[in-house]
Amino acid sequence: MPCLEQIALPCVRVERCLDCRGRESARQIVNTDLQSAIRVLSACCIFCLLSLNAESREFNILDYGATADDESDDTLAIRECFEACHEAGGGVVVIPAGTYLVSRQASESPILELPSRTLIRGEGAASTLKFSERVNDTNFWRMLGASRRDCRDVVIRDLHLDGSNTYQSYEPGETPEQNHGIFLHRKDGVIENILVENCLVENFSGDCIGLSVGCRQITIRGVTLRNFVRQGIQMAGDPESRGYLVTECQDLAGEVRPGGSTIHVEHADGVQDVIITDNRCRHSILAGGVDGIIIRDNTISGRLVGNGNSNAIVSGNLVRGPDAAAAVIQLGFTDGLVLKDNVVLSPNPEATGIYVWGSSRYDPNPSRDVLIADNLVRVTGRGVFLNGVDGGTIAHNRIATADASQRVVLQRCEDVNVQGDPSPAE
Ligand SMILES: [Ca+2]
Repeated sequence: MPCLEQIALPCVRVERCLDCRGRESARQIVNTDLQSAIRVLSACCIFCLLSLNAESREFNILDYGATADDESDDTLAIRECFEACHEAGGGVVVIPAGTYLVSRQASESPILELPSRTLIRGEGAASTLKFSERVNDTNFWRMLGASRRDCRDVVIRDLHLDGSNTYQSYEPGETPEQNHGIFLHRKDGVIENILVENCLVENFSGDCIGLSVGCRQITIRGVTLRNFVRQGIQMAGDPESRGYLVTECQDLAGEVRPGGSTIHVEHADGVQDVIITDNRCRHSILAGGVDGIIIRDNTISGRLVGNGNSNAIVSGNLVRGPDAAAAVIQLGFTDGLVLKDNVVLSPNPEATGIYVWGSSRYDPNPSRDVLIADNLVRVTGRGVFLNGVDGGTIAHNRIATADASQRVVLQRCEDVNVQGDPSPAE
């Protein structure tokens, strides 16, 4: 029931009516006669009902000519469905179970532009949008996304995106690395409040999901990735971009050997407030260039790496490094870092556990204000290695290394103190 309040003015009464979505509408009642008031209120309520109806209106891609499980291309039908939803001011786009073929028509990016205030709803992994095989002959196919107009308040849920990729590994210059599943990129505009939830996104020669400039408050939750040649989830932006949350996602074993990470933050250029939490990653997490980043409670079969973050919390992660001599956790040029409660493992005899560095010939800035506490590090090489750090505390870590003198190693550091016994975990 709409809630009403009346405002009495000398000769005019104004009825204010909050509609069902909280928006305020007002009618002036010059004649305060009770019948007129009732008529106005009735009109107001009908407006509310019509408004509600419009916003929950369903747009089924089958009604626009899409056909499941055949050879016919469904791009134009789905696009028409999306545009009808956009023209109506939003609604629910329904993608029934079945496989629908999508292909780039000219040079458009993305191929399917998301309407604002919309739920894009499939029926789970049975509802598949699949690229035509032609995708392997070209580049810059982005299946779903926003670019040409501002985009707000969208949920993409219970959908399967299949990129039809046939490349088995990343070959720079040869792999069409710009073929993405979801791509949000709006220069001089805003993409805001987008939720991608419970989707399976696989077989893309680029990234399964890519965020870029213009993005604010984007949540990726419960998404499963498989067979991506570049990144599983790639996040970029600019200093105006902020509020990315990636949680409860995972990547499955696949046939493709990825050239990137499960979760990747690159070209962030000062993106603010990124949270990566509770994900299961078969490959690395790489995250750099963020102001305000939390990487928490992930399991990672790979490395955790990043340069140029400020105000970072890395905690509670289980990181099983690859059989490589590189450091398992490696963070460079970090200004403000809490690294706590992680379990860090490596099978490689030369691997370092935790490496924090700065002051190189490429960048004179040291890492600053670093707290490394309560981690369990089990490696054969160096345990905790600080190189070019200005201001730090290493406290109460449990560190097992082959050589006790390599548990904590400091080089070119100032004002770094080691507290507690960095004793081996026996
Ligand atoms: Ca079809």
